[in-house]
Amino acid sequence: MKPDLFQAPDYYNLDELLTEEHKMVRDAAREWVKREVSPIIEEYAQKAEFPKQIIKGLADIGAFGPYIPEQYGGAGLDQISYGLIMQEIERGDSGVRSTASVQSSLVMYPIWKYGSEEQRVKYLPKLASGEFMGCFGLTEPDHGSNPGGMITNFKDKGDHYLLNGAKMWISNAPFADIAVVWAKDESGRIHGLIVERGMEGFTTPETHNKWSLRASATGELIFDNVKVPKENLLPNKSGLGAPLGCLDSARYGIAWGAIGAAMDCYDTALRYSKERIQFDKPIGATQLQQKKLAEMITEITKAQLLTWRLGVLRNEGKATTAQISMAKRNNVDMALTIARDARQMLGGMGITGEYSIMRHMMNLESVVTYEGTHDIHLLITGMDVTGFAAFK
Ligand code: TGC
Ligand code: FAD
Repeated sequence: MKPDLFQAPDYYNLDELLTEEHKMVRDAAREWVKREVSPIIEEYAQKAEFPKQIIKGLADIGAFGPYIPEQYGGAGLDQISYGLIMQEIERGDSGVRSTASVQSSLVMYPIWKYGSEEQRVKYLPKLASGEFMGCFGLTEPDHGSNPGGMITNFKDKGDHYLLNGAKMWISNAPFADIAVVWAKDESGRIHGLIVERGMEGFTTPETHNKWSLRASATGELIFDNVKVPKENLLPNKSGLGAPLGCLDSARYGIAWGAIGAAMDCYDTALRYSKERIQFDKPIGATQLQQKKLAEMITEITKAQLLTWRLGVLRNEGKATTAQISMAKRNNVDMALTIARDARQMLGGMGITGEYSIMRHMMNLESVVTYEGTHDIHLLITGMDVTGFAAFK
């Protein structure tokens, strides 16, 4: 793979909207990605393996629980710093950002927000340091966009719960030490349970043959009469709103992350357009290629503004689910379009692992589907502006 020469586009001087702390956090993550992710990620994606050796580095740059209070091992940062870390990691690879998103927003967040103090103290510091890795089990084979229909369930057996069911498409599952699993009680109410690797009847088979997110490990969670201690139930929130609340946090991080992937594709295509000579001139001197680049930088700049504003609203505790949906949907679609155009700008070279673009493009096909599909987010916006839910 080519050396990482990334230079971040900032067409509207948005750095002026960031604090010194934001820039410091972002620059540390950027430098770490250049040093530890870029040189190895193509090889790991090609062999469809998550590079476990980067876990410690992810923890060191604050990627595990950036906004979790320091008393629980988190970095105690604000929402814009969290977003900037996700942007930089996804600039390297969406699969690596997935691992960080799941750990932070889908495992640490529910334990922090819905867990008991004992659960926070027991799990959060180990998750922040990467000593424990976690996964989040919501999606089932027959319930993806409609998680409320889930059939995974648990029964009260007096001194423990008995958990049965299966989850599918679970990031980090093959190596996770713990899983935050969403299941229905006997009355049909959804609760979160912390299931630990090693509990009898709990297995995590890996999902193979993915053409996307190849450097991220994906698997199933199978529960065959798993005895879960009662103290592992998250006591402070139940109902579908509990897992959906975690998704708000993860989707927000993805909105930033997608900008990172888009910036990398744009920057690569811009550099290539100045170097690649056809018909005796750089392809960047042709109107058709300039149109692509001009549209890319316009869309990246719009996404940067949208997402920065969303970060301010998140910091003020005012961002709505629908506002987050709009940013996740817009930015991932923007990044996918840019990846496809950038891929074409590199001609045949664009399909090789010499450049990051094709990997970003394939990764983004998962990002546009997980955490709520492109169409589901459109329906969330539609519901918000009309008051009518068109899902059912
Ligand atoms: P609906 O009736 O609208 O809502 C049920 C209850 O939940 C409340 N609620 C929320 N609460 C907190 N935060 C949110 N974001 C919330 N959204 C809804 C709602 O108020 C209601 O509460 P109550 O008290 O009235 O019961 O639910 P619905 O069944 O009609 O479904 C709505 C829909 C389709 C929008 C939702 O289910 C949805 O978002 N579907 C998409 C599923 C999804 O995103 N799955 C993601 C799985 S995790 C994943 O993909 C990880 S990938 C990670 C990685 O690798 O990065
Ligand atoms: P479906 O829900 O079957 O949707 C199929 C199509 O129908 C989509 O285009 C959808 O938009 C459309 N559709 C569905 N309902 C409607 C409707 N009402 N109106 C119009 N169109 C509709 N899940 C987890 O719980 N944890 C994870 O860690 C996790 N990681 C993932 C990692 C990867 C690589 C992938 C690919 C997925 C992951 N997921 C995870 C699952 C992901 O969240 C689901 O794939 C996603 O929510 C969509 O569900 P589905 O695949 O079952 O598609």
